[in-house]
Amino acid sequence: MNKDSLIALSVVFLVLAFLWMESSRESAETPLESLHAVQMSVSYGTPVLDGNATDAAWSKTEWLPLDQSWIGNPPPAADFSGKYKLLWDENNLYVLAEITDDTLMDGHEDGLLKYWDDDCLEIFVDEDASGGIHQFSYNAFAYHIALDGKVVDIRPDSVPAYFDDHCTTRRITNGKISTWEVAVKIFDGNQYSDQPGEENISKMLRKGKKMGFALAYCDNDRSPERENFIGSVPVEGPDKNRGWIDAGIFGLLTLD
Ligand SMILES: [Ca+2]
Ligand SMILES: [Ca+2]
Ligand SMILES: [Ca+2]
Ligand SMILES: [Ca+2]
Repeated sequence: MNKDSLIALSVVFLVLAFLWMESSRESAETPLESLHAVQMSVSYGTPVLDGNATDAAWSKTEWLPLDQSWIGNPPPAADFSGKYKLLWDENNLYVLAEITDDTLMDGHEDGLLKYWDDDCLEIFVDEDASGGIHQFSYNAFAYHIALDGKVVDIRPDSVPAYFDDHCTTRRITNGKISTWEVAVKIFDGNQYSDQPGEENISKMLRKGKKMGFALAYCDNDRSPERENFIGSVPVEGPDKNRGWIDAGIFGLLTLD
């Protein structure tokens, strides 16, 4: 073997060794499944955002329960009951929530003040399903959607702010039943900037993508503080109101 062949062979060997090390490192990483107790797949489809659940796309997917008490005891069905469906397309994650709530209340005129003590739908999204603390970061978002459709979460500087362009909501209320149809844009929290002049582009979604997700409803019927807080996933331990801090309690979605 001449010198050139020997060098070429050595290079091939080094590349193969590097590739083998990379593949074994990847397989040693914790799979996202082990980080999330609840897992579900989401069907593809694009509903019309009109607050009506009559879309053909919604009819192909199952209702899921919104029935885990995160604060207080389970409420009677007439006070609160809820169910939801999910869909996705390239541009959005879609949430359809059918909420029975005997009294709709928006008591705080300032939408950034104690917004969790007014009736609101809360959508939790962790784009990379990393889990972990997100209270004062964009590791995950906790979108509080008020009855007027305004969207609030806490910024990294710990100040609540509007994120209205992240969620488009159309709601129709008939008597005690409200149908919320929401298009949620998905942002990469690791890249997200709230500095003036910075633009954030939402991610294009693809089949197979995994995201952390949970849904909740803050129910108040004219009390000083919310009376019920009902989530979509069970939370271990005595303090179940952890979704706004810890993305580890979210479920894991796989886009199908
Ligand atoms: Ca619709
Ligand atoms: Ca109620
Ligand atoms: Ca994350
Ligand atoms: Ca209420």
